[in-house]
Amino acid sequence: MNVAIRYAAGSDIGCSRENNEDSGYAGVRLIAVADGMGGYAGGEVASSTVIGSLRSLDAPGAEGDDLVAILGRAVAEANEKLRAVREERPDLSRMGTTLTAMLWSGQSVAIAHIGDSRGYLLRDGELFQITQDHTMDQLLKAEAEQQGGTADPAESSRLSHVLYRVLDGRDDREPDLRLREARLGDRYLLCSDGLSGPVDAQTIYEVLSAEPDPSQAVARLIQIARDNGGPDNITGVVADVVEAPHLDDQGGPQIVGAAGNA
Ligand SMILES: [Mn+2]
Repeated sequence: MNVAIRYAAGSDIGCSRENNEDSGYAGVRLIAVADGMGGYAGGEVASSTVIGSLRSLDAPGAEGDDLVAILGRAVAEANEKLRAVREERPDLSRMGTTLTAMLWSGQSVAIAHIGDSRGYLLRDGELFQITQDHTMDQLLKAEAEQQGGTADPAESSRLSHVLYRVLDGRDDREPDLRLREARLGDRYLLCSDGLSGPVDAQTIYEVLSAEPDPSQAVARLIQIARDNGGPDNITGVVADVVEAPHLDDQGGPQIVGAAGNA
């Protein structure tokens, strides 16, 4: 069957930040969210550099090849670009970014993930989180579970925003990489923690289930994040797996946040 994705991206500065360091991308073959960090202009530069670098994947030609390898190489190249920027701009030495990206070829989709942005899948009326946060509290939890115990809740809460892996132009910044099989009717959401923090999973589930139009779903989720305080930049990308012949022209890729302003 010939499938395609119907996509929408949105990004909002939120209610208390002075700039938007998130970047998002949605196109026919690629969707991605990057949440930049690092003070001054660092976060904007980091997230938009990575999204700008990955964009070249949103072009014909990946079909039939090893999607995971293609996406993995593209993430490594994006990390090299960050290295080059850092060498030129010592004032941005603390910059880094999360990245959650999906590369599509028919019903095959590769996913790359580093940091604490998230991927969700709505399938058959159920919401699944398809990425694991690279935060210290998740490491503690995994360690405690291995030893048959549970992590200290106070310690976990203190470490829930501390990332142990991001893209920052240094060595060994390996993303989690895997291949998934997309199904007709699947709906994917990629988002920054400014969305998944203030909007709980139940609400994400309800909005994704109730709102058929991807751009309306993104707008609604961003509005709820703002209504719940919007302490951080808020970015979301929704992609629906549909039958290709039923898809209108979507008017080209959507680039939002810092990468959209660049
Ligand atoms: Mn954030």
